[in-house]
Amino acid sequence: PRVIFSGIQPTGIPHLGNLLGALNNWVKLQQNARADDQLLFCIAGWHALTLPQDPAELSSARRDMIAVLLSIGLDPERSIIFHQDDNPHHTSLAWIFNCLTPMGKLRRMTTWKSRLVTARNANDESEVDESHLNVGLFTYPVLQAADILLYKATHVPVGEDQQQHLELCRDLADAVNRTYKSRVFPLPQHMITPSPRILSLRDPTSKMSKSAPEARSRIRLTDDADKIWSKMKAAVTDSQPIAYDPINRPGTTNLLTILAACTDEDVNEVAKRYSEKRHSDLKKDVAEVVNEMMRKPRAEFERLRKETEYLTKVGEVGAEKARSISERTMREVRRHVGLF
Ligand code: AQP
Repeated sequence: PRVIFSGIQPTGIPHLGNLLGALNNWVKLQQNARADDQLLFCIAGWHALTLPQDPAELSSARRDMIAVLLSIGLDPERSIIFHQDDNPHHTSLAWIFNCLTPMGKLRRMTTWKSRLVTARNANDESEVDESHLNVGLFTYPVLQAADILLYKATHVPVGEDQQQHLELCRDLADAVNRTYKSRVFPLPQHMITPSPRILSLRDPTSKMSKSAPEARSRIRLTDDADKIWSKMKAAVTDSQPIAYDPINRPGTTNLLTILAACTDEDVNEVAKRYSEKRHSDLKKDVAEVVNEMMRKPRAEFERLRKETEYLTKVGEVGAEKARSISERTMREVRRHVGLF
């Protein structure tokens, strides 16, 4: 049987990128799962702390995220939905993995390298100053490996940007299995789900992100039709005829990608259909399909987020189930390393 694991950070209300790139796929996975598949969806609070967070905002985003996962259609009876930080086994296993991971390997992670770019020494471009970056950010992929292997996950639906992290996870699983001459962990596979990367509406050279400073750069699950339209109107495009060209025309291409993803069409077909139309027509249609896609989950989210007792209960039950699985893994790992 397959064990499918994925996660999201509680760093704000999910945006269109999170929905089209990850969350909608989770729901499809749940719908198409075989009877003996086990599904786990984790809200990664420990990971969120790697960037500065306002405590009150983190706490409410953390609570809201359970409501989001339920409102898009995840079923707590079918899938284990839980807060990572409700299960201390995540950090316990991450510590053991930290002690097995060479620094050099983490330095090669592209996510770390991109952090370093922002930490370049202002006076000397060639000298990278990592002294202000926290250690949590450095070992972020190790904690992610612990998240996955704690449940002996076999399948991990993640975006392309996470492939290198999954490779590290497989290496760690393999290292443990070899060192202790026992098949403790499976080597988890990347699950290829067609998931587009959605770009910022204001700066289409970077991805849409929960924590980017400009609010108009993203469409959030809570945005109503008017807000979606006003953000769409302000989306950066160009004045050439509409065409699909990710390299030279990322803004226009992003809108075509969004439209195709929402309507489940081939993006080249969509591009052909709009080749004679104006950008304002495209924007209007994108706003409409996005609003249509979000209408139900948005209403469900607004209803559910007030049901605080129910949400707490769902989190507790999920954490209980998660801990009962990870307890067995931790006992096994501790026996192997000698901590018993
Ligand atoms: N722009 C995007 N397009 C497609 N997929 C995306 N994901 C994130 N942004 C896009 C996918 O959403 C899942 C959950 O992401 P996460 O919360 O764990 O962290 P992230 O990737 O760092 O997402 P954000 O929105 O940019 O959050 P912040 O701003 O807090 O860092 C992942 O599967 C991710 O690939």
